[in-house]
Amino acid sequence: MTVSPARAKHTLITGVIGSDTHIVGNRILSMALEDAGYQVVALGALTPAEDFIKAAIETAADAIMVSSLYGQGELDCRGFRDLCVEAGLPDILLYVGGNLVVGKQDWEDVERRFLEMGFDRAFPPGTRTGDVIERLDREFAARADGPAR
Ligand code: B12
Repeated sequence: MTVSPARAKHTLITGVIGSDTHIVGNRILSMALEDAGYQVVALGALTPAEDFIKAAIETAADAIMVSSLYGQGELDCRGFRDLCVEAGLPDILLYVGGNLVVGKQDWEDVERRFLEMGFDRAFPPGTRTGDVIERLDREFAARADGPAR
C-alpha cells in the first residue's frame, strides 16, 4: 500500500463498540490505516457509542470506524447515527465491520440492516485492510468533489 499525502488530512476514529473485547482485528485495521497515512485515533475495546462521538468532535474527525465481533453489533449500533446527528455531526462518514451479528446470516440482509441504521458502509467478516483503505480513498475523493455520495 503506497502512502498518499492526501490521507494525512483525514482523521479517523477507530474502536470496538459496547462490551466487546475483541481487539485484534481493530488494532490491525488501525495500524494499517496509520501506515497508509491516515491520522488515527484508536479508542480500543469496550468503547461506548458516546465516546466515539466525543472523540470525533474533539479531533474534528472525518470518519468513525466501528468494530463489533461478539454478535451484539446490532444492539450496540442502534441509534448511532442519531447520536451523531444530535451531536452536530450529521454527515460524518460511518463505517462498521467485523462479525456484526449472531451466527452466520445472509450478508446482504445484514448489510441492509446496518445501512438502514445510518451507516454509510458495512463490511463483512474477513474484510482485508487494503480494501478498506481503497474504499476510504474513493469516499473522501468523492466527498471533495461534491455533496453526492
Ligand atoms: C480471539 C477471539 C476471542 C478472544 C478475544 C481476545 C481479544 N482481546 O481480542 C477471547 C477469548 C477473549 C474471546 C471472547 C469471546 N468471544 Co471470541 N473470538 C475470537 C476469534 C477466535 C478470533 C477473533 C480475531 O481476533 N480475529 C482476527 C482478526 C484479524 O479478524 P477480525 O477481528 O475479523 O478483524 C478483521 C476484519 O473483520 C476487519 N474489521 C474488523 N473491524 C472492522 C471495522 C471496520 C469499520 C472495518 C471496515 C473492518 C473491520 O478488519 C480486521 C483486519 O482484517 C473469533 C473467531 C474468528 N475466527 O473470527 C471468536 C468470535 C469472534 N468470538 C465469539 C464469541 C461468541 C465470544 C464470546 C461472547 C464467548 C463467550 N461466550 O464468552 C466472548 C466475548 C467476550 C467479550 N465481551 O468480548 C464469536 C462471535 C459470534 C458471533 N458474532 O455470532 C466468534 C466469531 C467465535 C464463534 N465462531 O462463535 N474471543
